[in-house]
Amino acid sequence: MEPPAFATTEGVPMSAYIVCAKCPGKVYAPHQIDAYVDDNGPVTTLASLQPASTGTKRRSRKRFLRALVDGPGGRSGSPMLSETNFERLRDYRFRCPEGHLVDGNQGIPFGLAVLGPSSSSKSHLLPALVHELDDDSALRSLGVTLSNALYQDPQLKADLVQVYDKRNILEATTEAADVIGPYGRKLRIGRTSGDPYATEHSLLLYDVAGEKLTTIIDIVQSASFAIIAKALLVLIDPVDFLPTQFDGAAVLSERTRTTAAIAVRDGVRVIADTLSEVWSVRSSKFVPVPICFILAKADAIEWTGDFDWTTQTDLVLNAASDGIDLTTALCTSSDATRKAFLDLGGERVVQEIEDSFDADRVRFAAASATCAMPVENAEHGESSWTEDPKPKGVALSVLHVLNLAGLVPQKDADEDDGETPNPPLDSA
Ligand SMILES: Nc1nc2c(ncn2[C@@H]2O[C@H](COP(=O)(O)OP(=O)(O)OP(=O)(O)O)[C@@H](O)[C@H]2O)c(=O)[nH]1
Ligand SMILES: [Mg+2]
Ligand SMILES: [Zn+2]
Repeated sequence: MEPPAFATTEGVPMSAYIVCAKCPGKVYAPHQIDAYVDDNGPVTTLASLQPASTGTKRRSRKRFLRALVDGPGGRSGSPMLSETNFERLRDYRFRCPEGHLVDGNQGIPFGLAVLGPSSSSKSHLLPALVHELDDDSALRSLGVTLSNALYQDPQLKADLVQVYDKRNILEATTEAADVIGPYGRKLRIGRTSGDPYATEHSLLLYDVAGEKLTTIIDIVQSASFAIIAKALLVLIDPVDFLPTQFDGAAVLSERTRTTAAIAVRDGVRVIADTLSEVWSVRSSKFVPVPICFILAKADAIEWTGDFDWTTQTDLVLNAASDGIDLTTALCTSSDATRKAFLDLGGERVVQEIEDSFDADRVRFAAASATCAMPVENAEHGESSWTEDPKPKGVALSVLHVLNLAGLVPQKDADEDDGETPNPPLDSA
C-alpha cells in the first residue's frame, strides 16, 4: 500500500518517483527534478543523469566508449562505460519544482523518520546510525550495509566527526531551523554478506527540532517527512520518566514521573493521530507503516532484572547465524525489551502504543547514540562525554523496521515484485 492520493505520470515506475519532504502529498517524476552544480540555475534534470538500467530514458543513450572496449556493437550483456555515467559524477544538488532540496541518488527511496520530543537524542541518533551501520558494519553478516551515496549532504558527516572524533555534544536543533536533510545514504540489502545482486535503496534521513513534532498541524506543516516515511523510529526519552543516571542524587517524586510519562504518551498519541489523519483511516491500527519504539539513552537507564540491553544486537545476529529465523529472533528481542520497559514503569506508554498501533507492525528496542553520559566541563564551560562515545542498538532498531517492511531477509529474485533492480550485467 503506497501513501494515498499521490498522482503519478504514466510510464514511470513508482520506485523512480522522487518524494519531496516539503511538498506533502506530491511526488515528482525524475524529469521534473532540476540538477544544479552551483547557484546559477539548473544545468540538467535528474532524468538525464540516471543510468540506463534504472532511468526512464534507458535505451536511448549513446554508448560512446563501448566501441573502445568491445569494438563496434560490443558483446551482448557485457559491462560497459557510458557517457551518462560520466555526466552523473559531478557534485549535483537536486531541487523539486518548488525549489526544495531532494535526494537524487539511485536506488529505491527508503525514507526513515526519527521522531521524538526535544532532547530525546534525535540529532545524535542520526550520526549513530551511520556509525553503527557503515563504520562498524554491524549488520554485514545479514547482507545489510550502509555506505556513502553518490550525492550527499556534508552535514551528517560533520556531525559524525563532532561526536565520535572530537567527543563533542551536538547542540539542540533550533526551532527556527527548517527540516534538515534529506541525508541520503546507500543501503544495500542482499541475502548474504557481499551479495553482488543486493537490492540498492537510498536511505533518506531528516532532522527537525522536537518542538515541531508536538501537534498534528506542526507535523504536517513542518515535518512532513514523517508522514511520507516508509518506516518510523520513535524515540522514548527516559529522562524523568524512568530511573536514569540523569536523576543524579535527586529522588524524583511520583508526580514528576507521571508528568513525564504522560508527555511521552501524548507524543505517541500525536504520531498515531497524525498518521490516521493523513492516511484517512478510522484507526491508526490500519496505518501500514512499520515502527520501532526505541528506549533512547539506554546507557543512562537504571535497568532492573536480568535484561541486558547491550547484548541484544549480538543475540539476534548469533541466532540468525545459527539458523534461527530472523523474524523470530527479532520478536524475541523486542518482547524482552518491552517486558524490561514494563518492569521499569512504562505501562502507560506501552498501553498507548498497543492501543494505537497494530502489534504486527511494532517492535521495541533499546539504543544509545553514545553509551556515555554528558558532563559539564566546568573549566571551559563546555560539555563533553564521560568516555569515548560509541553507538549501540541503533542498527538493531533499523533492522527491526527493515524486517517489518519485508526487506530483510531479502526475497528471492523469482519472488520479485518488480522493484528490485536487475543484476548489473543486464544493464547493457
Ligand atoms: N546518556 C546519553 N545522553 C544522550 C544520548 N544522546 C543524547 N544525549 C543527551 O541528550 C541531549 C539531547 O540530545 P539531542 O540529540 O540534541 O536531542 P534532540 O532530540 O535532537 O533534541 P532537539 O534538537 O531539541 O529536538 C544531548 O545534549 C545529550 O546531553 C545518549 O545516547 N546517551
Ligand atoms: Mg536535535
Ligand atoms: Zn518540494
